[in-house]
Formats: sequence, C-alpha cells, structure tokens
Amino acid sequence: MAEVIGFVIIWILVITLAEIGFHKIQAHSMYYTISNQGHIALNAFNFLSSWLLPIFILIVLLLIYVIIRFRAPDNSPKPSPVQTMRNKWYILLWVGASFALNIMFWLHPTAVDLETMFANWNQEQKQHPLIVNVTARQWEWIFSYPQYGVKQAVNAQGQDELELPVHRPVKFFLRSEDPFHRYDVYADVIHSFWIPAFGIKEDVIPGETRTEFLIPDHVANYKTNPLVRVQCAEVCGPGHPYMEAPLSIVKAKHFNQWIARQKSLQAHGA
Ligand SMILES: [Cu+2]
Repeated sequence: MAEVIGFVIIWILVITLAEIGFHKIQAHSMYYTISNQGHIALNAFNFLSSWLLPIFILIVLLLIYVIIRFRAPDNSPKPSPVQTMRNKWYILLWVGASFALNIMFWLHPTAVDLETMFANWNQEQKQHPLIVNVTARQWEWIFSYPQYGVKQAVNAQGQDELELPVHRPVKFFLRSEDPFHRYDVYADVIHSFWIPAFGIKEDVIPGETRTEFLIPDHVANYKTNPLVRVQCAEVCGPGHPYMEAPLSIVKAKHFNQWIARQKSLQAHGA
C-alpha cells in the first residue's frame, strides 16, 4: 500500500511540473492563431493535451517502476514463483476509465466544438460573406474574387497573393484545376489548402468543390509572420515545397483600395 501511495505522490508531482511547463509553452505560444475557427481548434488541442499529459506520464512512470521493482535477481535462473495473470479490479478500472475518457472527449471538445462551428457558419452565411475561389494547380494558388470581378489576384511582381478584410466572414471554394472538365490526364492532382495562422487545412481534390468558412480576427501580414500564408500541404510534385502564396489581412478600407488596384491591373492586361 505504501508503495502505491508513494507512486501516486510521484505521479502527481511530475504531472504538476509537466502542466506548469506546458502552460509556459502555451503562454509563449508557438502557434499564431487569427481566425475564429483556428481559436476553436487551438482550444481543443490545449484541452486535450492537458488531459493527455497525466495519462502519458502514468504509462511512462509505470514502465519505469515495473522495470525496477520486478527485476529478476542477477543469479536466479528460475522464474518468480507467483505469476498473477489477472486482477479483476485493475481491468475494471482500466477499461472503465478509458471508456469514460473517450465518451467525455467525444462530447467535449468534439461534439460541442462541431456544434459551435456549424452555428458560426449559419450565422456567417447571413453576413454577406466574401467569396474567394481558390484554384490549385502544379504549382500555383490562384485566387479570384467573383463578387468584385477580380479573376486572378497578383502583387506588383505578378505573383499570386491572397488579401482579406479583417472581421468579415470569408468563404473559400477550393478546386483543383481541370480546364477541360474531363477528370483525366489534363486534370490537376490532389493539393492541400493550408493556412497555418487560420488553423485550417483542407484537401483539394480534382473533380470536387470543397469549402472553408471563417472570420479573420487580426490585421496581419506574411512579412511579419511566415505563418500568415497559403501553403500546399500535400506532396504534389517537384514544385510542391514552393507552392505557397503570401496572405495579408487588412482593414476594410485598405481592402477596397486593393480591389481597385487589382481591377486596374486587370484592365491594363497585366
Ligand atoms: Cu503540394
């Protein structure tokens, strides 16, 4: 019994240290999250991590404890006399606890957060969302803004770029290029639309149209933070690592100026 109590005390001590360390890392976050969807995902990640740390530590401590405690004496060739195969209470506790934890994680964060996301999408649908058509091809991201008649948004150097107004819902339609709608060798391959700062990643599949819905909640720029970019996250050929595009989130006023600039570039055949 004393051994069990000692083990539990050590377990709690290590958990305390690990959780303190984990919260320190969170405070100086390695993540940079600037979308409503991203915050939901990040909170879920943090919640699950803080629950999984004690379980991980329990397993590692048990392993170390068992290795030391039940080590066979150096010069004894015979096996230990009593071999306990089963302990009813141990099995009940282990299975019961695993079951309870899984049910809990399914309810929160999975079901609760999905409900929140669906509610957000219903709400955002009513708020005149910005539509961005995204076309992935080897090896380029093409962004068009059908509500503004902008066919391909580019910067001064003629490179594709994505610009979004802050606090306005945006709906991305994601397609892999298929210029002749033949789903054959002319169609492009599978890509993956990843914006690290938004906490979203969605495969872009030839012949399918997929969507992403979110609200950017900070003015930000790829120049100050490389996580603010579009990156392909599905190996799609030799150009894959360079299949990225800069992203800027700007105030509504600047977005309108940017749209005007895109239209004049387009009019002048740039
Ligand atoms: Cu790729």
